[in-house]
Amino acid sequence: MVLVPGGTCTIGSLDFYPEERPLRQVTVGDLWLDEHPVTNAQFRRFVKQTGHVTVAERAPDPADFPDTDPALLVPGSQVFVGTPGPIPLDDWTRWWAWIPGANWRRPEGPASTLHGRERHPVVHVGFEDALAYATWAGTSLPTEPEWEHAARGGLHQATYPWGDEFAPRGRTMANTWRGRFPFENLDRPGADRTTPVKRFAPNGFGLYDVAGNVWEWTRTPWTSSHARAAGPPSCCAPTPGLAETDRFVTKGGSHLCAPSYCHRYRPAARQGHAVRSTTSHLGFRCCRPVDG
Ligand SMILES: [Cu+2]
Repeated sequence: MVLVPGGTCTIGSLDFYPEERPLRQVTVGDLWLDEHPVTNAQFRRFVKQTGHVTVAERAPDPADFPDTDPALLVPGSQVFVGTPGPIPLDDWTRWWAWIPGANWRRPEGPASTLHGRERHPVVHVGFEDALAYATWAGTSLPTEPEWEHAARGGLHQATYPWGDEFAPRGRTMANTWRGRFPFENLDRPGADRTTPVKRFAPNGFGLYDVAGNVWEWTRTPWTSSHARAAGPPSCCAPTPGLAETDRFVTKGGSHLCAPSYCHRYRPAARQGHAVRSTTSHLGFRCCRPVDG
């Protein structure tokens, strides 16, 4: 873990999407934070020791999906599939497929494996899986203010974790979508989805992969803007009785974020993610208060 010095920080942005407004002043304490998202190798150790079965490996509860044919309620997860050519970008169901048998061990479905991906961030994890891992590790999930303060790396209101320029001197700083979304991926096979952690330069606090690669869970319940920010979430305690429709803030953007569609590989970017809606581009990292 990396020691992130606490302080007062402005979170949010006025320059991009409405959910990032208004700017908000927050004060966060010193924090130990994983220097990179939890990897497949780390998650495998957790599963070996605890026997944890992830959300995507369990059949959804028919009570949560009363209108769905129970025969369709089998374990699975959402996998990015891309499209053969250009399409309108207003319908995300065109490039996401729900694949039976997809889970953290089989990121693209039953025929895929983690071979060669030990150091990639774990994906297809629900909020409860992230929380279970954090609890096992004696840690917690960061709040949105903690995560964003950390991702900013000490820069005040910069667009990216490394400054205001996306590619300083032409240098690639994060794993984001290169090419025309969602049909043209200019990355070579094997580097066109998640990439190993620490491939790109760290931010000012020594944190890797805070932008791009995978979205990351926080323990802050979702609100549609900072004006409606909820009070500080209670530390560490899994919210009892989480429902399928509960959403938490996710941060950081992913390898699927493209300027033409989703310019969210920025500290201020945020999305509300349903707790059990697992995907091939959502992972997490853990934190621990310094004096707690
Ligand atoms: Cu995105």
